[in-house]
Amino acid sequence: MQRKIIHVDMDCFYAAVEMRDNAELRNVPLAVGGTGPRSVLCTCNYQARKFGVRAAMPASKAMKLCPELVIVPGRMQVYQQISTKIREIFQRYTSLIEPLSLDEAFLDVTHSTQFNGSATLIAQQIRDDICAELDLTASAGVAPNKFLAKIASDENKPNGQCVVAPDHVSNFVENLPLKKIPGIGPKTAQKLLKQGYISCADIRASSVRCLSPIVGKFAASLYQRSFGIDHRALDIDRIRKSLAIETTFASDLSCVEQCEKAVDALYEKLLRRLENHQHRMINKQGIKVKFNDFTQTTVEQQSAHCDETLFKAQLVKALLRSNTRDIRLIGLTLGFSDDKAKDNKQLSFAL
Ligand code: DCP
Ligand code: MG
Repeated sequence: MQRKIIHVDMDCFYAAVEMRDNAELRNVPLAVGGTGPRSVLCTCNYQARKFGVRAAMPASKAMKLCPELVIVPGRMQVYQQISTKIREIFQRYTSLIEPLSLDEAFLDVTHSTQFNGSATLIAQQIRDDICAELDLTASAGVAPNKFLAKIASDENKPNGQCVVAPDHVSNFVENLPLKKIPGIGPKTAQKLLKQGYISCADIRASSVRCLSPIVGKFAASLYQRSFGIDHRALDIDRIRKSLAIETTFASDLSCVEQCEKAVDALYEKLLRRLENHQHRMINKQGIKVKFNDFTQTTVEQQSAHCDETLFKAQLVKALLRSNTRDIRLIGLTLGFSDDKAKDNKQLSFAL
């Protein structure tokens, strides 16, 4: 089955966050990084890029290229928090997500149902959500595989998207400069150029045997890429295995009824969060109770649903361990089974 992959990449991520949070930085060439004589830049905004300033460039060189460049230190924690929020937005549309870095991820939306399964419209909506909720812009590439989606997301940057429809793959790839292919760095591109390989069309006309002496083990993949082929599935091992929600009470709870009410409220919240994970298979549910001496206990069991009665029963079990201690926190958890298994099942149904 033809995959539908979206690659989302935030525009000048760290710099965009600094511009968002400080109006004074919005209309100046800006970089994020160290200012010391030996420090390098993490990234810079598009205004600074006009001067030739780039990520990983020494600050001293950047200042020569652009004397009015403003360099601010990074705030990793803030970027991390935003990255989490971006991933929450992704999860509204699919749970098959492969994050590549804080600002970049592959999404497999082959089985997504929103917008009648249109990956183009899903990508647009994701970018709209990011803009509306986080006041930041993202670019996206939409394609039948990972490598094309990744290249496509760069095509209309910043704040743009590019769709490579299945019947345009061959055209799109034909004139692609080789340095655009992930895995081909400047040195390899140079080596290939020396042997007369400029674009994918030149690779197509060659063979794995001829390419091996130049690019080694990458030859077979490169040959495939030159035809627009990439069979790699998303690496989703790192995806969320559970959904958890918890509350620390303003003042500790002392009776079962209060705790039951708290579970009611948490359960409602959990259901709302679960709407974004409809395609996941629940295989476990559990409760966590923290007592006022900060020790905690959990009750967990297999379950194929998000079942309120079961949470209540688990609560009673957990409270039996309280020894008259008051309750400081209650949390509810759902476990999901491995998506790879689910995906394979769906595929075998489709066959
Ligand atoms: N980054 C870094 N050091 C680098 C490259 C990047 O610290 N050598 C950080 C800063 C970037 C973030 O990672 O903001 C994302 O990297 P990208 O390569 O996606 O670059 P940007 O998002 O900054 O710019 P673009 O608009 O080209 O995606
Ligand atoms: Mg980026």
